Amino acid sequence: MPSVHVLNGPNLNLLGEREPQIYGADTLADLEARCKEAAQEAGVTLAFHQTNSEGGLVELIHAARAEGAAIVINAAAYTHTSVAVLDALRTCDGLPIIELHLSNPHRREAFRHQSYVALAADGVIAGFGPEGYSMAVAAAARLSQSRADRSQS
Ligand code: CA2
Repeated sequence: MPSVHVLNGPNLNLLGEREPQIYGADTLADLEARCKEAAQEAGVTLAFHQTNSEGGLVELIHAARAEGAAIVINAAAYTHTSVAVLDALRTCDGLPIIELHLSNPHRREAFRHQSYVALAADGVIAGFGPEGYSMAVAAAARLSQSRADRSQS
């Protein structure tokens, strides 16, 4: 069964506590529950992680790579700053990579308009709030399936 790893970066463990007008009212546990449901519907297995450290995010990308899993990544602030995260994603040759954000960074401050993650991503889902998590898992599952089909034909 294909596998999808949903990776969350710094401060997302505090979701639901502050700034609900930007990030929605869901907690990280609520987002995990949405992802589990979407994974079940799509017939994929799910891993869901959060870390506050840049190195931690790199390690989580390596773990997804080792498993051959599709990656959904909300790298939070590291989206806009981390060459280390970009380099790690670039080692995941051929694995589906979806960049995910709760808010739409392009409607926000200029420093959020740059994304290192986008340079390695197959697609970006942003601005749909908590629902974006279900959308991203479904998109990652479809990409995994179509790549598996292509490699068999
Ligand atoms: O919209 C997103 O999902 C972001 O990745 C969230 C990041 C931000 O730096 C990106 O530009 C866009 C910030 C996550 C901060 O998480 C919080 C959680 C609770 C309360 C306040 C912030």
